[in-house]
Amino acid sequence: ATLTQTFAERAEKATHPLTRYLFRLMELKQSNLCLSADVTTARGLLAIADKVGPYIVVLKTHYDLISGWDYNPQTGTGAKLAALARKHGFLIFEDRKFVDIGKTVQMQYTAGTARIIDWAHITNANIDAGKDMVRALAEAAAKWKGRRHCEVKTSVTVGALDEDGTVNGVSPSHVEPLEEQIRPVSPERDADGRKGSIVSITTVTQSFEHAGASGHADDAESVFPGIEEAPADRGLLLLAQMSSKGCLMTREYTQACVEAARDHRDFVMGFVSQEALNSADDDAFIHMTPGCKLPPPGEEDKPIDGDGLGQQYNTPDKLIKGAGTDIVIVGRGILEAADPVSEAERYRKRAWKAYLGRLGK
Ligand code: 5IU
Repeated sequence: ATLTQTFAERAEKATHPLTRYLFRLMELKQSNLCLSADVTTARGLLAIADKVGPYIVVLKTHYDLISGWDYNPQTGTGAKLAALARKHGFLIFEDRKFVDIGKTVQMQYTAGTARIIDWAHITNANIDAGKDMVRALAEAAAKWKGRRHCEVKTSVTVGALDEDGTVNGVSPSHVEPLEEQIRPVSPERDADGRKGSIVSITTVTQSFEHAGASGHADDAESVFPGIEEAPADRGLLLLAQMSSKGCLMTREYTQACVEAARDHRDFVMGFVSQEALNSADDDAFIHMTPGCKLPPPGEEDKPIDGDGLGQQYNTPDKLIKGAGTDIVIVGRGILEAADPVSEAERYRKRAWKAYLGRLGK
């Protein structure tokens, strides 16, 4: 039934704020195209994201194949991508394919050098390790969202207090993230190791800007005026099926993904799959599908070969209209074209036409 619904109708039914936002974005940009930005350098990634941004609704990354990734949370590659996402109106999807025990995936999602949760609106997981890890990632996302709204920066000034209460030798105040403040505050040592007492605690209630949440506004003039800001939420796609030859994911595994998605509607946006998995009318999950390629312009009847390394390709028509998925993910089809920008526009048009065809329009 969802196959004959418009993306606008699906936007109304979706329970996840980011899914609602994404469906609206798709209608607005008339795009159901995701670029898989598998380039080798951070500079190249930002350049292609800026150029192709107007034609896509999702930018898929593999941060770990990018050289020169700048991990600075405020000014690094993640923050710059987030600014481009705001400028052009697309969501960032880090194709991280988490698979491990709950505690480990929480750490991989939120910590480490990349801090994926800070800049990627969407990530994905393989649930082979059991569906509790979906709950673990959901909890991490909920905590992230909570922190974003109540983060408080406190500036603690350390110095020696005279008996009459005057302050002596005040150290430069320092500002630390909330977590690090939870330690004994008095007696204190200042930055140079001098002992003293806390003489002033200035609590600045300033909402902490996660780099990925809004990015920097300066260059964020949108090409599409109607685009709202993405909600400050995080979403997960479950890796339900893969495009590669000999994929070992069984029907039972795929069905377990559907069940896990229904159990976590507030966090799971949908699936990376090769076909539609929404069976009941009330499912508004979104499907993104890699393994998509068009024959070169003018050679429309030519069959599309795989890449010789297990990748298998289908056309947007086959995936969107035939198999009922919603967004096609295209990497080399666009990246290796002589003109990636006009090729992105060609894929956008074809994928959108396939969607309209599915609606019978
Ligand atoms: N990707 C797949 N198939 C899958 C999943 C992910 O190809 O089932 I899940 C990724 C791998 C690559 C991109 O980053 O999607 C496809 O790139 P090409 O369009 O260049 O084949």
